[in-house]
Amino acid sequence: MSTWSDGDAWRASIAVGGTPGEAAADPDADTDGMDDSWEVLYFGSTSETDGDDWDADGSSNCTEFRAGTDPTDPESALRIIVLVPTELSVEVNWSGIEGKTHTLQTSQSLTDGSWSDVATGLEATPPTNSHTHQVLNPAAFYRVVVE
Ligand SMILES: [Ca+2]
Ligand SMILES: [Ca+2]
Ligand SMILES: [Ca+2]
Repeated sequence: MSTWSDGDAWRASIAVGGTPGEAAADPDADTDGMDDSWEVLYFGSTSETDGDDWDADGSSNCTEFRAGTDPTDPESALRIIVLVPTELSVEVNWSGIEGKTHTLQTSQSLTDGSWSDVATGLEATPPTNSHTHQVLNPAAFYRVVVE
């Protein structure tokens, strides 16, 4: 029978940070929806707010956090790059960020909020994602959502 002091019973384990008996540090202590370590990485502090758009690329800091884009680079944002309509389809191309999964949605109107899924679970294929939507009426709006 082995005891806690018996070295033969010890096994390697995954290193876990923190102090025994204490909860792990809150990754978002300022509760703005962005991990504090991510804020410090890009902004040097947690003083930036979620709704601000530091690099003025039209994508808020919080949206860039969720999309995996660089909030300090205006060239880095989740965007539909080009739509290629044909007679019975629309090829939608957008920026792909490593490790993210997207849903492509479409709507006939920008005012009634009725978005429907075209495709879900689309793994990002940097630098560009592409999906062809078979449609009878290529006059439609498209958007990409991070899952
Ligand atoms: Ca935060
Ligand atoms: Ca931005
Ligand atoms: Ca950006």
